[in-house]
Amino acid sequence: MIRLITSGLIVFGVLAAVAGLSSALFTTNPVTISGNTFSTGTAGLGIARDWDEKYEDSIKGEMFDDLVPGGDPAHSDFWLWNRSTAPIELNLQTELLKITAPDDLKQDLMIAFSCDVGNDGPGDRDGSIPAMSLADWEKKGVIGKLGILGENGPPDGKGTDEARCTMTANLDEKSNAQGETATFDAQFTGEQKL
Ligand SMILES: [Ca+2]
Ligand SMILES: [Ca+2]
Repeated sequence: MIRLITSGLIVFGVLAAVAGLSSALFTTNPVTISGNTFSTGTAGLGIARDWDEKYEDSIKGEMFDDLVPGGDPAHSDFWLWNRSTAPIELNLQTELLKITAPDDLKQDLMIAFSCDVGNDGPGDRDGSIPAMSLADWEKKGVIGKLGILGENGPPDGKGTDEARCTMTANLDEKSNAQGETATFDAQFTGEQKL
């Protein structure tokens, strides 16, 4: 039996503004997300921008305003922590919510995630989700394989209870999108590992 743990889930808003080569002017503000927390039990996830900051239910997103077709990807780092008081391990998964973008940008803006559990480099518990377009994220819903957090421990930036994660955004090299804006939230959940 799988027990879904959706407490302490997390949101992290991102704006990906796409710049043309010659001009870039964006007025959109970063999205702040809150109030999307569901609590179903004793377990939970915390999220923080860095491990020495306080883990929260949600953190403010970032805005990227310099993506160009085929250009350097943008990165956003954050940490996830198993703050469950029960001695359980969590399968990490994520879903992009509230996606807004013009159709062409939805097809062309690629989003990937990776998590290094323990902040110690590659290992059995680490996970990643390869780059997918916003359109595919929208279609697929919740996606797992982001890693496995060990039982709760102190939020000290060490141990399998914490993961250092990165979101990567890049614009397909064939994209014609210019001066468009995409927004979305990333919501992380932990599913009890049995
Ligand atoms: Ca690792
Ligand atoms: Ca720890």
